[in-house]
Order: sequence, then structure tokens, then C-alpha cells
Amino acid sequence: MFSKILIANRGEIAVRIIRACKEMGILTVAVFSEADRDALHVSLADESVCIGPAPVKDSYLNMTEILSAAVVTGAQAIHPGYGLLSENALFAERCRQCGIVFIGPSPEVISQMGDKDMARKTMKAAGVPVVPGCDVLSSVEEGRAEAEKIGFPLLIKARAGGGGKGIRRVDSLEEFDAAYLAAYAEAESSFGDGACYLEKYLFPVKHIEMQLLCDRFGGIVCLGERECSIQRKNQKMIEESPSVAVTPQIREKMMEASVKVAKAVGYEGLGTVEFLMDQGGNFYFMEMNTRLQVEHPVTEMVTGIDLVKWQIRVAAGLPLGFEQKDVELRGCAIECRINAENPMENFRPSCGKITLLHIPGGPWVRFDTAVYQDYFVPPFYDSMIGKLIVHAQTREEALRKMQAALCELVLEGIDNNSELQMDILSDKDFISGDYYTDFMAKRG
Ligand code: MV4
Repeated sequence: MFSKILIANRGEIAVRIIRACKEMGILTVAVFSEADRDALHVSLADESVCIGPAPVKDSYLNMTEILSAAVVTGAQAIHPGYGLLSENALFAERCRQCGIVFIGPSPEVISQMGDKDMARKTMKAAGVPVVPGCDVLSSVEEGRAEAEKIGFPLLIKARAGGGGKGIRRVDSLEEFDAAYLAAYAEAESSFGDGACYLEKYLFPVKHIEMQLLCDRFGGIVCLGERECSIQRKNQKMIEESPSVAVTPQIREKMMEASVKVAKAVGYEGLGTVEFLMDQGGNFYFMEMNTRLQVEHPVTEMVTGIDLVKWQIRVAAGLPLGFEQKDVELRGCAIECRINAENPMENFRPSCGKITLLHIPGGPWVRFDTAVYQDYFVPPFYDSMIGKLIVHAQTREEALRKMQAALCELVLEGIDNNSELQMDILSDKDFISGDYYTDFMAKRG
């Protein structure tokens, strides 16, 4: 087992990882930018290293600074958290070259799943349903021919895209050529890889993702699903488990498909398989995430399994020591992301001093955050400042518990989206579970 881990991240996820390390008796190294000197993760870590100025490109994305900090402090492993370098195959490779364990899958698997076209091909070969579509296109003429076969509306997706980046919808053949050329150019400039493929636009659909935990010895367990259909501009807002629409029969089939994915890829560590599911319960592979996800606490609440500790154990080469039959999914959990933004001002990000903070509590009420009383929320980073997660035996109780917790939360001095979250939880379609990926777009 590692004796010291460097956390290459900031905010609530850095705090979460440090807490897991403390429970495991592992020393921690925090890295921070000049804007994060007063950040909670710096205080909680055993050691800390300033890695550069505020902008992420000069600090939290600065691979050389981060690797140097790990070498200088003698950290045996680096935990990348989510976002930032967590799915960067080059960084994982550079960790390997420095003899430092990257807590995540291998660079090869990160690359393979990062290439959305290769991921689709891998899933098809494994017998996992993928969205009807075609492989990467080599010309606009080929694209037009494929588009006519697939039918409209369809999506043009960038091979190097993901999480909503590099996606363009086309509603008719007349629009196709211009849309394809624009999509190619956009992907070329954003990702340095313009290659695109087509997918039939499925609608209405739910976004259902399956959490996998795999060790190095072929041990694979599926820890249930999370529904993440409530998204705004591809940013998840609310996640819940189980999904109202996933029956035990569908869950068994989806788990089976997810385990097939893990075997096909030879997956190690924590991984999430994202599906789109239509109203008939038919599901289709969308993409695979090779990182710890923001919404992991939802799964922790319904399984009682600490995902971060297991991610670290697996990276240290330990076997799971338990099997699928030992996994029990109990009750219901909901997560609301709390962002420093003003939904009434087109979600303008907010920063500044938190003048009054009261964090809700009670049985199975959890608030993962790095903010504290009088903390100054900096303007340089992602607007998410915390995650409110609740668990109860039934979805109705969990909804009431979340509403009560949102009401109890006091966060003065900066704008936040808790009232919008309350609105969504009171929406009849959300309450009934009859909601799809267009839920937020429909609200306008
Ligand atoms: C889709 C889709 C419908 N049909 N692909 C958006 C982000 C990225 N994960 C893929 N996304 C979608 N891909 C096909 N063929 C609908 C979406 C989508 C979506 C997916 C999940 C959760 C929220 C979403 C919001 C808008 C669109």
C-alpha cells in the first residue's frame, strides 16, 4: 500500500480524497495555485506544494510542476480526481515514466475510451448495444450517404470529443454538408483531431450510467446505476440512484452489458459506462468515463462502499475480496450540485467572500465541499462549490430530505443555485420520474 499520495486536484474532490487517505493511514500531498493558498485541501493535507499561478493551464494542468512535486515529496502515487488531468493519457504515461502510480486505468485504456469512435467499435465487438450510426467519416460525400441511411435528426460527434463537447445536431439532408464541415473544423481546432462520426439522435432518452469497480485480477463488480438526465449545457445538476425507469430486469441486462465492457477493455479501477435509454427500456452505449466521477457519493450512499478507498486499494494492486453477490443496493440517494452562479442572470458565475455558511445535517445528509465561513471563492475555477447528497429508504423520503436540506443550507455572500435546485425537485415530472435529457432545455 502507498505511504504517501499526491492529490493533483483542488476543491471538494481534493478534500474528499484526502479524507479517504487519512482513513487509510496514507500521508497526503496537496498541490495548490497561488489563488488557492487559503484553500481547505491545503490545510487538510500533510504537506503542500505551490505549483504555479491561478490559471489552471499554469498550475493544475501543469504536468511538469505536478510530477516534480510528487518526486520532491516522495509520493508513490498521484490521484487526479476528476476533470483536469484525470483522463489525460499523456499524464498517465508520464507518471509511469517517473515510476509514480497514476490512480486510474492505464494510458492505453484512457486513450482507447477517449477515442469515442474506437470506444464504439470496442463495444460493438463485445456485443454491447451502441447508438445506431456509422464509423469515422473520411469525406462529406461519405457523410451524406451515411446520413441518408441513418435518417434525421442525427448528431455529428467528434471522435476526440465527449461529455457534450464536439456534438452538433442536424435535422435535414440540406443542412448536412455545412454542419459536417463546421463540426470537423471545430473538432480540429478544439481537439487537434477533426474526425467525426454520426449517430441517430435518440429522443426522448434518459442518461443512465453504471458504476464499475475492477481489480487487477479479473474481479469486476457493478455498483448499480445513476440517472443523470438533469443536465444544463452538458453540466450535470442532479443525479440519483436508483433510476425510476430502470426495472430489475433492465438493471440486470445493463449490469451484464457493463461487465462485458470492462472485460472487453481489460479495465482496472473505477469506471463508469454511460448509456442512453429510451422509453421502451432499450439502452445504448454512449461513452465510458475512466475517472472517479463527481456524482460518486450517490453510489456510496446506496451501496455503503467507499469508492475512493477502493480506487486507491486497486491501484496499489489489492484484490477486491468481494463479488457481485455481495453488493447490495439499498434505498435511494439524490445529489444536487451547488454552484456559485446566478440562474437568474443566465447562470453568471459568482465569486467572493462567503459571509455566512450553515451546512445542513441530519441522518444521511452529506455536503461535500471545500468552502468554509469567510472563505473567498476565487473566480478562476469551476463554479461547483459543493454537492448535497441525501439517502433514504424511499425516493419520496429522499426528495423530502433533499428539499429540507436545501432549505437549511445557508450560503451568503455569493450567488448560488439552491433555489433552482429546489424548483426542479418540486417539478411534477421530476417527482414522477417522467423526465428526459431535454428537461432543462424545456424549462428554458
Ligand atoms: C446523444 C443524445 C441523443 N442521441 N446521442 C450529450 C452529452 C454527451 N454525453 C452525449 N449527449 C447526448 N448524446 C444520441 N445519439 C442526447 C445527448 C444529450 C444528453 C445526454 C445525456 C444527458 C444529458 C443530455 C443532454 C442533452 C443531450
